[in-house]
This record gives sequence, structure tokens and C-alpha cells, in this order.
Amino acid sequence: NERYEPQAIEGKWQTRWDDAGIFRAGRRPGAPKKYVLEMLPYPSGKMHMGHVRNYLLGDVYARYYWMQGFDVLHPLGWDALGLPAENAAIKDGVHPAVRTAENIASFKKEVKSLGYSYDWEREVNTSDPEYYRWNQWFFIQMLERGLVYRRFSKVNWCTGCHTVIANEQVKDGVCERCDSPVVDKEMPEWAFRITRYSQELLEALDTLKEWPHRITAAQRNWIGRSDGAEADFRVQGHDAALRVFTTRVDTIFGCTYVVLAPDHKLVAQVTTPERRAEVEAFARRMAAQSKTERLGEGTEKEGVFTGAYAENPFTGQAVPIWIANFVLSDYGTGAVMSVPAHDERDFAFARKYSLPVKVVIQPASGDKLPPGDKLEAAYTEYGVLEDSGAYTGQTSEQARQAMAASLEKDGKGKATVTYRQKDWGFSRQRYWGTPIPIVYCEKCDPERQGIPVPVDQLPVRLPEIDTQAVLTGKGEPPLAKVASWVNTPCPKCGGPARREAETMDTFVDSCWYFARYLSPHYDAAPFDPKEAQRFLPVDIYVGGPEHAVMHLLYFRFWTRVMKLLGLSPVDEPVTRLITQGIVNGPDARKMSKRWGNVVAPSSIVQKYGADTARAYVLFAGPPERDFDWSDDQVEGVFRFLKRVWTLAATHQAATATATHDGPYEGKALEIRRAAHKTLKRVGEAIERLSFNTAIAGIMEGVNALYAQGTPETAAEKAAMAEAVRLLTVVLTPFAPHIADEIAEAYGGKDFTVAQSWPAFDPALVVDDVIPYAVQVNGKLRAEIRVPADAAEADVRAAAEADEKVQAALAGKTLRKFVFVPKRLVNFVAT
Ligand code: ANZ
Ligand code: ZN
Repeated sequence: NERYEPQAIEGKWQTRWDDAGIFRAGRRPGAPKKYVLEMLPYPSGKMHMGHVRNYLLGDVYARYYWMQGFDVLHPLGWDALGLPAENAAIKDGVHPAVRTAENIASFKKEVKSLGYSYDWEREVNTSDPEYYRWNQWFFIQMLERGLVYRRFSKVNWCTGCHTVIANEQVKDGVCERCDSPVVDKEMPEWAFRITRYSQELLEALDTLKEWPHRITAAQRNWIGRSDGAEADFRVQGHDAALRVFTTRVDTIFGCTYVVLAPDHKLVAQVTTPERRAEVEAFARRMAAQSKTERLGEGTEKEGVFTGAYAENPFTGQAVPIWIANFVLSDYGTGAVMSVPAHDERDFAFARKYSLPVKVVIQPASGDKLPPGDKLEAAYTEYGVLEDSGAYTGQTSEQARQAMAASLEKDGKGKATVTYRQKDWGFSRQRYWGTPIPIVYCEKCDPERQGIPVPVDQLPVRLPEIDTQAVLTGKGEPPLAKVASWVNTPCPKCGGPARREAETMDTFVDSCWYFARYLSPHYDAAPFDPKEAQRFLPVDIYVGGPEHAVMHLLYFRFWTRVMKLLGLSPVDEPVTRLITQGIVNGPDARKMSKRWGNVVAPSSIVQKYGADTARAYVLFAGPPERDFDWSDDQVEGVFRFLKRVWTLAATHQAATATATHDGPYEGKALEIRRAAHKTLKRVGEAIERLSFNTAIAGIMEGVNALYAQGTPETAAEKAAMAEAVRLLTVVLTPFAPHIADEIAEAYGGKDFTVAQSWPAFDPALVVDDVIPYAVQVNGKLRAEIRVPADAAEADVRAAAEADEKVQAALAGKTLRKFVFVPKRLVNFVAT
């Protein structure tokens, strides 16, 4: 066929791939494995370009790895439970299960139209009782091990969604999803004791070498380990010591007073008779204030002297004991050592009450601070100790450790570790979630701790409901209204009991779905441990960076639980994480209904075919960066595929069966050089996640082949036939349909993806390699070596792949890229 008509060939190949089962994981049992995964979608009705891009990034690797001889697992499933379907049901009365099934069907059709290499036999649907049964099973295992517990706590209650939502979902006091105000509510709730793993989760971040730095940094910050110390100050004239908590024990020689919370238990004991009236009045006034009043931004720091003195554990020096509004009794030890020279709050307080200020830390730079009485502001950085006895001259870091050790040795204190991370409350007052497998029986369980449903009675299924009567969005949790379901015999005594009416946060579903794909219908456990041995961890995981701290932390936690339960051998779920950038509309705003700038994938597939849609989205920019949609570029990519088609069609009759044994010279050699260089370039670009330059490389290769004109001799024809076949190889990850169509026309017997990725001939790719200097903001950061004729995009990609350059660019926004051919590149970033 002379004309490139994608619509005429794409469906055919999709069916053939499916029928042949070429994407079935496990079909190469002896080969090494690769597990390529994209974050499972929430099946809203329509697929958008963000999904297209997400799955493509995985798809390129999956196909490439098949061609590298791996046994590849590349599955897709549905995050089918959750709020949006239930909120929609409240509006229009359509049962969430019905809507979800429809959405999945239409979403899946769109996914299929793009020709992704999924193993559809592994499809998982989290709203299927066959799936959520294992959420319940995990819950019970974790309950038995103290990793699930019931607590009373202040929760974030969304007044719009009528449910508890996670801290991370509250943005400036309103719900991230519905923009309604979020209020505090005291409620019993179920929680996972994720904090038992805080330290492990933190330490293991160092092993995640192939995760984007900003994701591991966000997790580190979220876990928020803080290393502090407790130290005892003996109270003079009393047989008592007050214990302070500090994160800066290195400043202890600069402590000039200590402060107790007004309701600290030592206050009454140590206050001197002459100070008693004033201290008691102050404490009473504080007791009448709320925390926010006491600690609010505009609240002036105030306090009173107790009349008593305490001795610094290092110097024995006596300092006055105060009480003040800013010290809380329920944080740390309820007592603070104040170091006005090095803490802003203490500084303000000391100036206000004319307490001494003593400098004990000097900047590491060598600058000198003025003496305490001349100091204008606290110096709060780390530095070098002075006037600190045996510790003088040490750095803050050294002194913190040495001083904590000394306190511990003398029995006067210890080093402490605290974490900002909290346990994960996962109770939700919604219908469309996994029922929590718990029963409350007044007789067997008067404390209402909850009795777990016996494992052999799982799953606890969601009941059929009268949607309009139950999903009202008001009052008690929906399941509490379903009498026939909520009333159940007690598993212990058989007497009347009630089920837990709350359901689980859907983040539970996404904690372990990647393992369910291993054996999606296994029914002896959540998944087959033998398959876990084979396929875990996930080698490549692609998803949005917005999941940095919830999903990506929760599923790391869950992976540890799966190991604890003997199900899986791995500590970490994912080796390499790729976070994709956003697809903006043509107007540089994120594609969204709100802006009316959405380009529907189906419209592109219909007009240009899936291959153009795929190649364009991958060509438009590096995977981790945002890009703005451009219709012109879509056209350009379509024209490029047409050129590929025409090249193949033009030479097919004359060359497809050509053979040549002898040497290749002149034009024949040039054709081979162009083909092998392209092969090399594309393979290397894929390895370093530079799909845009891979496609640019194919484009240049095609141009180079056109430039050679019509092959005449047997050698030239054989070279051209080889070149076209190699083109189909390199096109396969990006534009697989056209690749298979051309390969077949050239006598290919098997799908391109089932062939092995050929090695390029080193003799054909030799090029002069030259050094480039890589600067960031004009400063030399690296030197890279690239082919002398490398295009700007390749030089840039090679520069961006350099670790030192990445480190220098981390956290910055690129403003400008300067390219001086054959000499240097410079990234201007702020
Ligand atoms: C001495 C010191 C010197 C401090 C210095 C800081 C800087 P984070 O990091 O939030 O844990 N603190 C301790 N307990 C307190 C309480 N109950 N109420 C109010 N403040 C309290 O904060 C720990 C720091 O907060 C501690 O370290 C203590 O002040 C104060 F140059 O101790 B620091
Ligand atoms: Zn009972």
C-alpha cells in the first residue's frame, strides 16, 4: 500500500497481539524478569493525556525489555473504590458499582485503542470482593500484630464530603477535592501503626538510588526525624530535678534561665513563698486560655519568675526558673532550657525581662558575634562552640553527640529521637470502600474494642443498597443505615451484634495492588509468594509526583508488612521511580475541563492514529518535564511517520528480498552507517529515559536514509532492506503498529516486539568524540564526551544525565539553555 492509513492497520495489530498473547508475563520462564508498572488509574469516565503519557512511559520500557529478552510483567488495573463515584451517586442516584463498571469499560476501550502492551489476564479491580477480601485479611493480620489499633483522635472532617480525610488532603483549611471547610472532630477511628516503621522507612531512603531526589527528600521531611536530648537540672534546695527537652544541647553552656509550663507538676513545689501569689495567678490565667490563644502568632511571650534556681548539669551554675505561656506541658518534657543568644523566642523573652544573654556558638565562617549584651538578634545556625568547657572548639554536630553521651553516662539525661510522622488513620464514613471486618458485641466486648471477623468468613461484602435511601451524604455512615447488613451475630457468642459501619481509606487498596497482579486470582493468600520471588520488586514504576508522600510512603510501609507476614522477600516495592511531568494545554495551562483546553486522546487517535499520538506525546519533551500541547507538532510527527511509510513502501519491491555477501562500500556503507548509528542512539536514549531524543534520533536516521536516494546495486539494496528492518526495531517501542506492518511487508515472520533488539555493529558507528564543558549558571560542573556531530538535543540530554549537573540543578527552575556547538553548554537556572 502506498498511502499511510493508520486506521486501516492499527486495530488489526492490536487484535493479533492479543490473540498471540505476546504480552503475557511468564511466557519466558527461564529468562530474567522485568516488572514495569504505572500507577493504577482511578477510572473516571474519560482517559486524558496525562494517562496516555503515564502509560506510554511504562510501555516503551516494557516493549524494549521484551526485545532485550526479558520476561516482562506489565499489567493494568483499576483503583475502583473511592469518593468520586460515591459523590456522584449522591447527586444522581446511580449506584457506584454501576457507574464504576461503565467507566472502566469506556476507559479500557480508550486504553486499548493506543496499543499498550498490557497483560490483560492480570487485570485487577479493587472494588471486586475477590480483591478487597485481602484488604480485610491484611487488616486482621496487622491487628494481631499490633499494627492496627483503635484510637480516639482529632480528625479532619470534611463538611462537604462528610468524611474524615487525611492531613495531606487538607489544603489551607479546605478539602482538596471539594473545597469545603475542614473542621476538627473527636472520633474513634482505626489506625495503622506506620510509626513503628518510621526509622526503617527513613533509613531505607538511602537505598532508593533510582528515585527522584525530590521524592525521597519529601519523604525524609515528612517522616521528620528530630534528634534531641533530655537533660536534668537539679533544683536548688529541693530533692528534685527538672528535665528539659532540647534539640540544641550544644548550646547548653549558654543557658541563662529555664522555663516550665505553667501547669508543670514541679511548679507548686519549687515556687518560693514570696513569689507564690503571682505565679498562681499567672498559671490560673493560662489555664483559662486555649492553646491557640496562648500560642497564636500575635500573642506576646510572657512569664513570671518562680523564685527558685536550677543547676546546669554541665557547669553546676545556678539559673532562675520561670514559667511562661509559650511552654506546653504536653510537648517534650514540659520544660525548656533557654538559650537567648541562639534562639529567637528566648532572645525576645530575655530582652523583655532583662535576663542575661550569653554567646556560646560562633559562625563556622570565622565571623565573630558581638558579646551577649550587644547582640541584636539570636544566632540560630550551627557553628563552633566557645565558652563551653571541654567542648569549646567542637562543631555543633560533634558537641550534640558528645554532650548527649556525657549526660547519659552521668545518669543526667539521654539522647532522644522523635518523628513528625503520625500513625495513619484509615477509617472512612463512606459506602464505596472496603468494609472493616470488625463486629461489636455488647456482651463479649463491652469496651467496644471490636471483634475481628474470623478469616474464613471473609470477605465481608458490601451489601446491595437502595442507592437513593442510603447514599444521602448526611448523617451516620451509609452502612449503618443498612439494618440487614449491620446487624449480625457475634462471631464469639452468636448473640446480637453490629458490624463496623466504616470502610477503609482507598489508599489501602493501592498499598499492595502491585503484588496482586502477580497472581490475580490466587485465593490462598493475597498473592502467590512464589510469584513474588519471581517478579518483585517492581523494576520501573511510573506515576505522578503528587503521590510523593501518601501512596509512595504507604506502599513502602505495606511492603515491609508483606515481608513480615512471609509473603514477599523484598523490603522495598520499587527499584526505579519515574515521575512524569504534566501535559498542559496549548495555552501552557494544565489540561482541564475548567480551562476548556482539553485535547481528548480519542480525537488524536481517530484523526492521526495511535502511533502518532504515542510518538508525539513521547517526542514532546523529556518524561519528567511538563510540556505544552502543540497541534503543529502532532502534524509534524504524523508527517514523519508518513515519511517512514513512504521510504519503506518505495523501496519494498526492489529491496525487501535483496541479499549481498560482499563488502559494503560507498553509498551502501553510508546506508548501513545511518541505520546502525540510529540503532545505537535510540537504545542508549531509551536506557537513559530520553525518549524524546530517541525519536529525534529516528527522525534523523530517516532523513539520512532519504539523503542516500534510490539504492541501485545489490549491496545498496541489501543495505536498505537491513536499514528498514532496523527502523522497525527502533520504532517498536514508540510506534508499534506501523513497525509491525512494515516489518511484515519486509518478510518479517514474527512481531517486532518478539524479536531481539539487535546489537549495532561497532565498526559502523565510530564517530569522532569530543568533550563539551557543562556549566550551571556559568560555573563548570562537568565535562561530557559526545559525538562531534551530536545535535543540540543530544548534547543537552547527555549533560542533563550527568549526576553533578543534576545535583547543581536540583530544586531550581531552568530559565535558559545555552548551546555553543563543539564547545560548551550552560544551564541558567534560579
Ligand atoms: C534549647 C534550645 C536552644 C532550643 C536553641 C532551640 C534552640 P522542635 O524542633 O519543634 O522539637 N521546647 C522544648 N519543649 C518545649 C515545650 N514543651 N514547649 C515549647 N517549647 C519547647 O523544638 C524543640 C525545641 O523547642 C527545644 O530545643 C526547646 O528549645 C523548645 F538555640 O532547647 B530548644
Ligand atoms: Zn458476643
